[in-house]
Amino acid sequence: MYSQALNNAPAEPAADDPRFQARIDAEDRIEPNDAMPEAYRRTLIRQISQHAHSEIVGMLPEGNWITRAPSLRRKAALLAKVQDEGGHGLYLYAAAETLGVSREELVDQLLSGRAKYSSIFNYPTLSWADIGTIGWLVDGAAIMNQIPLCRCSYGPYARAMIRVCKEESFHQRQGYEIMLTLCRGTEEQKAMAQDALNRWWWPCLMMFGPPDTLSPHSDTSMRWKIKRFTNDSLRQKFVDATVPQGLHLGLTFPDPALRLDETTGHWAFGEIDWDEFRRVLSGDGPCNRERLAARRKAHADGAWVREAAQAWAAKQAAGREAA
Ligand code: FAQ
Repeated sequence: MYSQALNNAPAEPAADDPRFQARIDAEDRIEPNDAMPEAYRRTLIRQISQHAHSEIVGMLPEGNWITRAPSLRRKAALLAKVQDEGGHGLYLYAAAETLGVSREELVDQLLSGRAKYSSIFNYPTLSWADIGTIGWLVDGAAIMNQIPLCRCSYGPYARAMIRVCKEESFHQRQGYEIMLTLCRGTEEQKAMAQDALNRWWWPCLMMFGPPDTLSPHSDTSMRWKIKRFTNDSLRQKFVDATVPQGLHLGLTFPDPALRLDETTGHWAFGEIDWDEFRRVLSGDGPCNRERLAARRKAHADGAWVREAAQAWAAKQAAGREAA
């Protein structure tokens, strides 16, 4: 719908147009009707739509626990969180649409397996502690990556990120509070929390993307101020912020190489298994097939809602024309 509101776009600058780069360097916001290089537009559509898909697919691992939450309070909070993630997906699809691509096309890319979504959502949620861990670590990693996106050079994406980040911070706290409760509970509960941390830690580090040396898009996205920090620098910030939180819980991290480097003040960590990352991206993670099957079913089950909404909109438009 937003794409229809675009005016006739002005002549498109080349990818290396110095005037476009000067606007970026001056921290000017690029808006939907502004001239922009085709590669800038394509990069944004790719990143924003993958981000939107991640939010929508990201509802599934936690949605799995709504009926099994241990109390009414936990159920209400989890239900609200999962709904928030759905809302984030919708803001992001709307932001992508301002770049002239339709929502149908983007959803089709996801359902046909052509579009990526975050690797993290291809892992299973085996216990209630996984819900605490997702809030603490997955939302924690998402915030670390997304706070800088509030300053992204493309206006609609940056503005969507402001509200998303506020909600993600709340999610992170509810997750940490679940972990605190478990870690102050029985030995069995603490063991459940430790097991969840053991399984989620390394996949969370992979959320930040490939190492800088193997990231094909980082240089250009940094130059265009779509990304403000590289994958490795955000990963390091996340580790530095998160390790003290885990130690406060009385948990240990599944990484024998983890140690505080007194000279740099950073937590050094071990080698990430990039083969596992590549396997998950290629569709062969623990839950890839299940996640796509769930999204395809949800889309098919919702067909009547889309048809009814379109019929209603057509009726309204016909009424307006007749008046
Ligand atoms: N998983 O050159 P780069 C959330 C792909 S939201 C899958 O480094 P870029 C909220 C990448 O797309 C989580 N694919 O690429 C929540 C590219 O593929 P392509 C999602 C990945 O774009 C919480 C290729 O590898 N957040 O968690 C991953 O410069 C709880 C080369 O990589 C965002 O999307 C990965 N982990 O940097 C929801 C944030 N990493 O297109 C529910 C916005 C990389 O060439 C519950 N996105 N790839 O085929 C970004 O900041 C960036 O796109 C990066 C990747 C940092 C993810």
